Amino acid sequence: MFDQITDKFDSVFRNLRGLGKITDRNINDTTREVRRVLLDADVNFRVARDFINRVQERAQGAKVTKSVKPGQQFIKIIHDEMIQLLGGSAQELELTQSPSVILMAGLQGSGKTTSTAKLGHLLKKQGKKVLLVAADVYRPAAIDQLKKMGEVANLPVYDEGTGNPIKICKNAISHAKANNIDVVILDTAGRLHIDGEMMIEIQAIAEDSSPEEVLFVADGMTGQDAVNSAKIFNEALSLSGVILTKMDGDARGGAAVSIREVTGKPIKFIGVSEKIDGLQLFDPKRIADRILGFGDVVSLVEKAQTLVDEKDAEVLRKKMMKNTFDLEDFRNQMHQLKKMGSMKQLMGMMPGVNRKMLKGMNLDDKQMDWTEAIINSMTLDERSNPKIINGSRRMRISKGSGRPVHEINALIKQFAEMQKMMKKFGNMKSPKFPGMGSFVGIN
Ligand SMILES: Nc1nc2c(ncn2[C@@H]2O[C@H](COP(=O)(O)OP(=O)(O)O)[C@@H](O)[C@H]2O)c(=O)[nH]1
Ligand SMILES: [Mg+2]
Repeated sequence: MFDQITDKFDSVFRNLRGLGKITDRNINDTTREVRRVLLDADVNFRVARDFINRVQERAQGAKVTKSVKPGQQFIKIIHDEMIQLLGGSAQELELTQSPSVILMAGLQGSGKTTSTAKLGHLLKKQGKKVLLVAADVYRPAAIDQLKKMGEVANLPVYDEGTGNPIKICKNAISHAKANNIDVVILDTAGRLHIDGEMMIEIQAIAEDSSPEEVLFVADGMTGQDAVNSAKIFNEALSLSGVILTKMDGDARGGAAVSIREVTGKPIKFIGVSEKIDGLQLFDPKRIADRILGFGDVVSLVEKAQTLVDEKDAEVLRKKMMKNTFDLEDFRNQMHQLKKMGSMKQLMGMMPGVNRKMLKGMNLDDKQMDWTEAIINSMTLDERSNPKIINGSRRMRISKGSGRPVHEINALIKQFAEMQKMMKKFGNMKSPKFPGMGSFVGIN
């Protein structure tokens, strides 16, 4: 997610960091570069233009204030404005009625059915009694799909087979009332393209079922198309928010950056996998950090917490921060790390990690098994102090693990790099961004 845009911001910021003074010239140079990065990421051109204007204006204001680190002040301006652009702060669902109704709208294939089940799963975890409603009656497969996903999430699914979707929704809500259901999620039909009939149907459902939340589900991979259809739906339906799906793919990020500004409606969730737990609350600050390459320590730690027990996650975090994470810990965490995703993914979430270097690093998942075998063949001393691993030790480890010596060399080298990065990370006062020291805490 956001890899390309992050790489590009990385190089813009590299030029900015050493800046001795903010001048008209470097304001122009930087904003021109930022504009190009945004347009390359498929950000709506008006959104990019207005963003640049705001950054320019603030940078002009910053010209006169004396700053210890002008380059970083400039970076902070871009960071602040990016958070604002993405919506400022996370917008939770507002569910107060009993039952609360959530209406899912969007084009076919955007991820409505999948997101209906994911959202149900999320709300169930928060202790709500949830009912999913199969109101996409035009394709029998759609009803089956929702039923299957409901089974995975262990959630009831209301369906009447094919019928009148407006009536089905009404009946489902009565059923929910009679059964003390807290939240009803209506999975509606989409079309391949926006058409009048679909709009009339979904407007009728909205009118009849008085939803507290009307969520537009948009396919993040489609970039500006997603933004345009969000705009059209918003005019027809008065959305309360957007779910941007498929952000685990190679979406360039343009939709995520543009939707809020174009529609005025917040992105509330993003879909990050096809699985039932692949829905995350959209937090503008965290996403801005990701986009701008400041790392996402919060996601990393949260990811650890959902899979590893909390104490272990805390130990892991402390070790990473204090740079006392050795090969032995590395091996011990390996099983858990494997559960969390690929090493590259994990490293990519760490602030200050150079993405280009990451690409060159050999952190494949099958490599993890080999790595484990290699570490298993080391003595405890070697694990805590890999520097002592000389030629003959390497030979012994190679024999013991059945891996060639060059792999052992590579592991030691990679681990040294990783320790260096962790050290950088650990030295930061706040898990934000190396060199942003003077701005830490000023938000
Ligand atoms: N990778 C990925 N796939 C998704 C995500 N959300 C939905 N999908 C997939 O997109 C396809 C269409 O989703 P579906 O929920 O049927 O869309 P609908 O037609 O709007 O109901 C399915 O294959 C889903 O598994 C996501 O966040 N990530
Ligand atoms: Mg569907």
